[in-house]
This record gives sequence, structure tokens and C-alpha cells, in this order.
Amino acid sequence: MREEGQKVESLFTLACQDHLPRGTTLAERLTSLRRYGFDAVELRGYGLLERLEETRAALEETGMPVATICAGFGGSLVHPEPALRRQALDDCKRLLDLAEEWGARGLIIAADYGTPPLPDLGPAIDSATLLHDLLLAGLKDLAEHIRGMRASLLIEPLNRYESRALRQIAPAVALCRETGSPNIQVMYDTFHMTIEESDPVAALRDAGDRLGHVHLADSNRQVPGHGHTDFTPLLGALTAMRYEGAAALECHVVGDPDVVLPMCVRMLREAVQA
Ligand code: LER
Ligand code: MN
Repeated sequence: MREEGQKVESLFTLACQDHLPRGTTLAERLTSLRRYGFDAVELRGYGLLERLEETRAALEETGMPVATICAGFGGSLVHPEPALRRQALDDCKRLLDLAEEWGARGLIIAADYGTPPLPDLGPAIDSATLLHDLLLAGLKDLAEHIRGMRASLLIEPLNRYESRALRQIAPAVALCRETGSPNIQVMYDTFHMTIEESDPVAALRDAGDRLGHVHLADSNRQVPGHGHTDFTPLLGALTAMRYEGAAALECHVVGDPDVVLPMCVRMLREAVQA
């Protein structure tokens, strides 16, 4: 039991995706994030390889730490076309190298976001086994690339409308373990998991030391505090787990980011103290 007046220090880093704050250039948006009270930025991976010069300059100018890189690879690890599986592997390796260069926690990937279904190869192999085996093979290839690196690959389960392959934390943790690599970790998105998990707080806790990252969005995918998700028990679970990674806002800002985002930072920090 906490004594009266005793403060709970959260160990995790509060981050925000780079397109949410006010600003025309990346350097302006990173400066806004700092002013709002965020500790770090989550860079969107889409187009990042083409924006490298601007990104490197903005990171150097502002000194803003990079928490994570969110997706941004072509193809998919489970695409029916071999060339597009190859492309996903090649792009992920380049993005993982950038995560390592910037001291980030890692690269976020969803198993099959936007991927066409695999062919039905029954009775030779059922589709669930085919999906699992392709995914595992891709993850093992990427695990080999990041062996000995600090950066991790962060696998994100998505809700049923966005993924056939991976929708809950327990199977994602099992898959991480199957790779045999400590650098393959699971990430928890509060929007997706409050849809898919019957007990979202228990699922978060059960991720244990395989939890590598968190996405924060409310029930309606707006900024936390603008829907009906209760963030206090979720953040309480992170504190109790002594989670030392990052939690990044990935959501829609309705209203003025200069008002909405600092209010959200205050709400989340108060929820950690609750
Ligand atoms: C997609 O809904 C999502 O949550 C992203 O983090 C996927 O990269
Ligand atoms: Mn997400």
C-alpha cells in the first residue's frame, strides 16, 4: 500500500507520433512535442527512407530521442507473392538499422496489415499453419539480422478488422518465444486490445518481460481522454510491471494540438500517480 503523499514514479517514456503536433517541418513538430511535455518521438516509417536527410537534421537540431519507428515497409512477411515477402524483409532490415543508429527501442510491425489472403493449399497444409509458418520464418530471418543489436522487432496484434494473423497478446507472446530471440518482442495498442481482449489489463500484465512497446489511443482512436477507455488501470499495470519501455500516442487529434496534446500529457501523468 502506498503511503499518503508518496509519489509513484513512472519508469516508462511518454512518446508521440511525429505527425500529431503543430508544425510544418519535422524540427518544428519535435520542438512542439517537447513543449507539450513528451519525452520522445515515435517516427512513422512510411516514407522515412526518403526523408532521411530532413529527419537526421531535425533529430540533431532538437536532440529529441527516438522511441520507436512505426512500420513503413513495403510488402508483408506473409504476402502470397514471394517478391513482396522479400521486400518486407529488406525494408524492415533497413528500418531496424535506423532504429539502432538512433538508439530507438525498435521497429513496430503488424503481421499482415493490408495483406491479401494466402491461397488455400489444403489438404497439403491448412491456412492457419501456412500463415504461422511464414510469419515465424520471416521473424527468424529478422531476428538473425538484429542479433547482438539493441534494437528489437516489436510485433503488434491488431483488431479483427485489420488483421487475420494476430489479434491478441498471448499468441503474439507465444510467437516471440518461438523465434528463440530476446529481440523479438510484443507491443500492446490500447485501441486494438480493448476491442480484442476480454480483460485488457490482465492481457497487458501477461505480456510480462516480452512487452517491448505500447501505443496509446482511446476507444474511438482519439487522443487518450476523449473516449471511454480507462487509462488508470492500464498505466497502473505498466508501473506495477516496472515497464521501462515507451508508450506512444498513435491517435487522431480532434481540435488544436497545442491544447489537446499537453492536456493529454497532464492526464496521463496524473493517471500514473493515481
Ligand atoms: C494500425 O491500426 C496500427 O495500430 C499501427 O500501429 C500499425 O503499424
Ligand atoms: Mn498501433
